[in-house]
Amino acid sequence: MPRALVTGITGQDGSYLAEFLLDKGYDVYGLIRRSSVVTDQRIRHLIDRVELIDGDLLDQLSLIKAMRTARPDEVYNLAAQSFVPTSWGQPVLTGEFTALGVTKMLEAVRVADWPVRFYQASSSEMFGKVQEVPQTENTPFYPRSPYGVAKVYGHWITVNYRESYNLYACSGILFNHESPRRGLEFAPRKIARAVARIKLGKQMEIRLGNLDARRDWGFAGDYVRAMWMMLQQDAPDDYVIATGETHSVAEFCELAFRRVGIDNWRDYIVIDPALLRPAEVDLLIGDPTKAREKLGWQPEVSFEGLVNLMVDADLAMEAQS
Ligand code: NAP
Ligand code: G4F
Repeated sequence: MPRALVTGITGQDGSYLAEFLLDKGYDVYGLIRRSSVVTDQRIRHLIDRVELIDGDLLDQLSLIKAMRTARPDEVYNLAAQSFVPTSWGQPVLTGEFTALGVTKMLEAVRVADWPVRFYQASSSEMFGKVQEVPQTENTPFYPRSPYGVAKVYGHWITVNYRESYNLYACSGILFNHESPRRGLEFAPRKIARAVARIKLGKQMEIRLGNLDARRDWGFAGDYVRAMWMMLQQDAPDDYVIATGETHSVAEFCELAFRRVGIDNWRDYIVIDPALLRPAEVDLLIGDPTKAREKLGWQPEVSFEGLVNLMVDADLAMEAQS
């Protein structure tokens, strides 16, 4: 059976990827960092089928030990400090996790004495103040947050290890992807949950920042399939993974409220200046042509389908609690 090591297995993408790999017949190992509270909610349904290994991106030796325990054929490096606003509050920590953590994981892969394929979770945040519309693998980066800057480092160190050491290392430049498992602080989940709670009379309003920002939003389940596809090719390469559509935060709100039968959605929104960012990424829209042509990858969930499935899931969850 093929073996995979997933860092960030307790996160949104880690949970979908673990499910996907188990279905493909992989032995799945997940890196998990010590916490005083339980962090395995997203993978609890898989807990008997995955092997969890203690380790932290900050601790080089723990990553080498994780590699020796799992002896993976494929490593998916998903762990990061992934929330953009936190990266202004904790820029050094974000750099340690999201930038240097990649080098630590790559070093652990480099010293392995068996062949390993490596996936790095790069981000459309690297395009930031976009230099081209739509964004492709060749669009120059112009990050707008300490998180985006850290991801640019992670991207280039992955390319560098591929070229320096002939590693099979791929960087997936993934645009925003969401699901009912998304962290509550990210805009789409915050909106979906608040709409569900408003519908059920549990909340009166949603406090949001910039409603005009536009993102290329897809479904996380579709995006983890692309990660795996990248590592099945003859040669390593970098790919943009996106839907090719862009929508504003306001459009997300409108569709989410419409799903529960509320048309006067603006009456429920309070703009909170504290939620505006020091530097915003105004527009993201990816061109997934290379992924479609070389990997045969296409998203299966539409924007409206995504909004509906997130609102429906939060309605069901909120109705029970
Ligand atoms: P997420 O839900 O925030 O998950 C992040 C994961 O990283 C969690 O499992 C977290 O563990 C782990 N982690 C954080 N710091 C760590 C450390 N020092 N050592 C070990 N593990 C650590 O993120 P996601 O949405 O699944 O995204 C996965 C990856 O894709 C991230 O690298 C993100 O930056 C990148 N990305 C995401 C998107 C998107 O739209 N979702 C788009 C492009 C790129 P805990 O559970 O212990 O916190
Ligand atoms: O949902 P967001 O916090 O996601 P953001 O900043 O685009 O980052 C996500 O996608 C990246 C890929 O492009 C990943 F690399 C990253 O790890 C993360 O997964 O914010 C989306 C937009 C922003 O323009 C923000 O200003 O929504 C706007 N927004 C408006 N009100 C808000 C809010 N964002 C949040 N989080 N909370 C608000 O109340």
